[in-house]
Amino acid sequence: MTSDRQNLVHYDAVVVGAGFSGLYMLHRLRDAGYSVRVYEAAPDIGGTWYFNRYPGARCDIESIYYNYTFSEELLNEWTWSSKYAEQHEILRYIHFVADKLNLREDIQLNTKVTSARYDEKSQKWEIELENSSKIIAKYFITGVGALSASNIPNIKGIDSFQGDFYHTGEWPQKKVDFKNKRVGIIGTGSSGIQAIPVIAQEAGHLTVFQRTPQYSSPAHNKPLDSETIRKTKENFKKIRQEMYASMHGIPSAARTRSTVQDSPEERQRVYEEAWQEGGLFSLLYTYSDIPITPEANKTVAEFVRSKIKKIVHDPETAEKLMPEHYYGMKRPILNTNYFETYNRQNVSLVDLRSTPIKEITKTGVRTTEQEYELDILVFATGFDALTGPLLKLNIEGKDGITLKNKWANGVRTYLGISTAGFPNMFMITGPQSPSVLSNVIVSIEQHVDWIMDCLEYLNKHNADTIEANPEFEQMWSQQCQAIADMTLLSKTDSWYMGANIEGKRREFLAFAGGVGPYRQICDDVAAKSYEGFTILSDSQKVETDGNEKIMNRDANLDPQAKFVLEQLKVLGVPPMETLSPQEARSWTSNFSLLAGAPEKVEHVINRTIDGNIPVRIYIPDGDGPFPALVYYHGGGWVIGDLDIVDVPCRRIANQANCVVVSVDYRLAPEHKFPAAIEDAYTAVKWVATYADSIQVDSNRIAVGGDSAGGNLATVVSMMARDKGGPSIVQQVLLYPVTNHGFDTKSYVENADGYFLTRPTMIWFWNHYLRDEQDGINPYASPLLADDLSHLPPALVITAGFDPLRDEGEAYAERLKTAGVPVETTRYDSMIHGFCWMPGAIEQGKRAIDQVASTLKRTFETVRTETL
Ligand code: N01
Repeated sequence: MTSDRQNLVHYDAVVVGAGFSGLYMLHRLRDAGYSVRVYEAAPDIGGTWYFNRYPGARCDIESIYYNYTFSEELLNEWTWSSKYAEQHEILRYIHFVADKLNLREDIQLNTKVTSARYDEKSQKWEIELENSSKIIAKYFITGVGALSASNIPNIKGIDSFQGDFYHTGEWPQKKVDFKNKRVGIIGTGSSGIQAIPVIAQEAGHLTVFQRTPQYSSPAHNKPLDSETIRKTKENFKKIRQEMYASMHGIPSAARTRSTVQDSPEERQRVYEEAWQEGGLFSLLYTYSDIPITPEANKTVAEFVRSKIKKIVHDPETAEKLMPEHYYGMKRPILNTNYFETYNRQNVSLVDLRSTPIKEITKTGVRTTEQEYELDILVFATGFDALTGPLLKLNIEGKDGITLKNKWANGVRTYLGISTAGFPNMFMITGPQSPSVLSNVIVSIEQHVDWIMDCLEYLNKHNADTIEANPEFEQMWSQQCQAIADMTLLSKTDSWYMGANIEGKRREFLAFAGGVGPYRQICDDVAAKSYEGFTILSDSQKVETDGNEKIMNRDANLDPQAKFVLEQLKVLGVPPMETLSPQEARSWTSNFSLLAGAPEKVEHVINRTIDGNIPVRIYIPDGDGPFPALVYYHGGGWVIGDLDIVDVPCRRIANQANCVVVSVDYRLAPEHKFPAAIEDAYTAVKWVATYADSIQVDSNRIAVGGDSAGGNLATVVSMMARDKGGPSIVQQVLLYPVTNHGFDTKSYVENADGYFLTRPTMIWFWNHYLRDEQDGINPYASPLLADDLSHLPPALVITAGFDPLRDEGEAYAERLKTAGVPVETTRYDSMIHGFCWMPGAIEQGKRAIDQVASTLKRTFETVRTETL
């Protein structure tokens, strides 16, 4: 700490908030030798756990995971009493840590930060306190939590109420006496659901004003037994690693099954088991498609509704308690006797959907139906989440731009930790980080550790400032929204979406890609010399490690595609060329999640044709004969199967109203060239010959495929031309392999890092071909064919970030030159394989729809010509 001429106090860092974030930040900064001051508005430390002391307040993350993990000593010296700790026990833990680490001396309590302004000249932050004093700091770090700005809704007459009035998030220190009182509570989120059963036990009468019924499952709270405590302490290193790599910051098994894979009876059993086990995410973790598809989500939602119906005796009350939104897409809620409370005589439920509140009067709450007289009114109405606490600080960055103005048209952050225009400012668990979607202490520690590494880097490079680059924050913010859009999260009104605050912009405010992947992304940014940040020293750009070129190129990568690549990295999918073909095939099944939910097709028939070629036939609804697409999956002739293209095949069958025959041709190296093309050609001949038996019009057969399957489709088109049929009306080539060569510009640009790599492609070819000679055979490398005339019209789709991009486009050009009608589309920001990832990548779905509409047009034209 130093003082300048004007006697302003200077620190290296000012931290706002003395909750879990501020305390750990203080500890790390002080340990590293920085001068630091923490300002806390409350009369004591604890943050959320200081303020949220309403009856029933407790943690919904198991207490054994809800503590700092950085210190063995802290872990060993503290023991939780129950599975879910109560507020006062958590607050005691926070005091224990603060005392143990001797933190209090650097914390100033009862001190509200009223504004923070970045001074560009001095490159310092000026922080103003409630008593008008100013503090100067190089780094401004917020540890204000995501849920600290209470939301008191703007209800007419709210100030006229003459009884006692409380908000759960600002609960008084003294015990509130509910005995024999007429109590009303507005709000049935986590806070309301925890408070209601406890208040009901004491109150004369409790009236619950409910706007949205909620899903909630029993916490099954219990004292922790000594064996659990011993095991947890003994294995904490391993547990910690699992927490760090997990989705939500608590150890959990990966979801590998989808709801459609189990019968309704089996699903019921699985849900029952999760219900009995308890835990915030237990039901959500049962099946992988619950957060993604409405149909899957409905199965678990219905299960919880059936439970509510069973618990609540009065059918009319039970009906009012039935939630209708998607399960788990608002924050899940644990309860202790919540639904049972409605069986008490002294509790009544008012459904605000049918009888909304008109006003609050001197004596109670008046709805459109009647007035409820009350002595005490409790607001359990939540928070202006994530952005609210930051905006309350009145932060002003460069050029006089306030954070409020900057975010008026949408929140923009880079990694949820910084925002462009606000140099040297860090937000611990800021918006667009996993924060509220995780065990927040894990996320806090990760942010604090990352900030400390960053400060060390800045010191090492004598840097004065670090600031997020606008284009990177644009990309990050888009990615956060894109991930939420892959799920039902963004299709549900919740405070994650800002939907609970009148006038707040609707956007997804957190990073939903998981704690583990997020950690990896942040670590990668640091490893690449703080990619996406500008680091300056005396107004000179600090030389980093020359990653800029790669960064700029990646900025064009679609956020959803980027996310898929990151997920695969986190899953630890090994490079294909390091595996045996059998191992590589078993990895392929991991990719099916990227396809999303299969849509219903009227008939799906698995059969074997011509003695030994398995096919899957999709026949749409209606009367045939239908036109047909014979489809070949990708996978470098070595991997891949009918399942990997099941989702796109279904969509094409429905959208193009055609039969799709998906072919499981023989794979290499067991069956080398030309086995695959023989099977591919046999399949198309079979479809033409036995057209009637599968409701196909033999005059309207198309072929298509992706990657190596695209290669087969080109070759089958040539074979049909050269060997007397059958007649093919269209070839659909999705990023096809067309040449045994590895030196095009797209091979160089995309050699590594974009799903399909150059080494993998070489590995595929080596397995496929018998010898070098095969490589120049036009049935292996159709780009080398002398004559491409008289081939069917082609749709060629390529991807910008794909080694095969240029050979696909070169083939399209050669077809055009040979007089073949060709439609070409390059999906610039896409990676190889995106068409079978429609569940994860929106543009994959768009490309499949393009295929379907091209086919539909061709099939219509051919029919008209035939007529
Ligand atoms: O707040 P909420 P919360 N008229 O926003 C209703 C964490 N937390 O404090 O859904 C009538 O969830 C609103 O109705 P609707 C946890 O992350 C954790 O309960 O908007 N009603 C809703 O019912 C949690 O998610 C723990 O239609 C109005 C309720 O008020 C987050 O904090 C414990 C209304 C608000 O629910 C917030 O939970 C507690 C109006 N004008 C909280 N305005 C743990 O266990 C709002 N509502 C760790």
